[in-house]
Amino acid sequence: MARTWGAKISRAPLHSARARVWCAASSALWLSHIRKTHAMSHASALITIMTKAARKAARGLVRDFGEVQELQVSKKGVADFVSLADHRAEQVIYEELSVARPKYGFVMEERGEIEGVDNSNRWIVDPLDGTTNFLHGLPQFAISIALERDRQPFAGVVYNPVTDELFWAEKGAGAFLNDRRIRVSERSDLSECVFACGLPFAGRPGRERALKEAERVLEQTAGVRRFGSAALDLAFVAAGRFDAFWERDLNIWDVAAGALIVREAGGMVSDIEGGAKFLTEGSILAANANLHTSAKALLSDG
Ligand code: 2AM
Ligand code: CA
Repeated sequence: MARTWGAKISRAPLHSARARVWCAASSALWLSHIRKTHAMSHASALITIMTKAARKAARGLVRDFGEVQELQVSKKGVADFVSLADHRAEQVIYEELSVARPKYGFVMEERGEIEGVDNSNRWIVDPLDGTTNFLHGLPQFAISIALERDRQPFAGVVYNPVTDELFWAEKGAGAFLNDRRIRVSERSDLSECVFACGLPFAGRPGRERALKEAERVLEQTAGVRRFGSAALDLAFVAAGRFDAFWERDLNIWDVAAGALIVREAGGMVSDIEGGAKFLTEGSILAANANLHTSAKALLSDG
């Protein structure tokens, strides 16, 4: 939980029962962290490079996430602080990936596009997906790194450093959560399915259409969730936690890694109209293969 994350809890007196329980729990967590860190036996050299960059940037983000709590109390410059955290994380990822693959290009949320000598490979990076959650102390945010090869997603990593969940996939090799293979759900009956979505906010266009879509989905399904990180929403579809996810007006860095992870987990990804332009046109629909056609019909049934 955000409220117990970071500095505050480490100040608990060591002799208290609460501190002893916490120490035991944190040792167990740390051991499981070490196991996860060293147990990704299926990972290729490429995934190892991406994971290393994500984990390195994550250390700063977790520290900054703890600090957000303090800043909220004093109400001083939280948004600026988060923007700085975002930029710092992007810099770490940029440096790590540039050293590992000096010729590859980049598309990054903050810096934009950087052309590489090798024009068939480029990294697509969102250093902090779920910025609003981060700002509010909600532990649902992620680092998203994809490698695009010949304009197609080839490898992807989505990492939530608070839960230490690392979702990853490489084309043709399946999808994983830490060291465990993941698959999309098998549900096809709409009344049993949970959909995730993103909704426009603060005067952004398309609210009426999005609410109509949400209303239709709410009417026929087991529920709709709006968690605020497209990269994690996609990863959750891949892991079978959500049966489907849709959102409009996204950028390539929000979805490139997550979309590959869904496909490698056996799911289907398209734009909301069913076409292939989800990386460039901004709308996305990801679902398990049994559900994709009826999800598309439900959304376009306006
Ligand atoms: P972000 O947190 O990196 O900005 C939430 O609906 C999803 O929309 C998140 O993945 C979020 O990514 C993305 N998004 C895209 N543009 C956004 C914006 N201007 N403000 C907030 N979220 C945005
Ligand atoms: Ca994003």
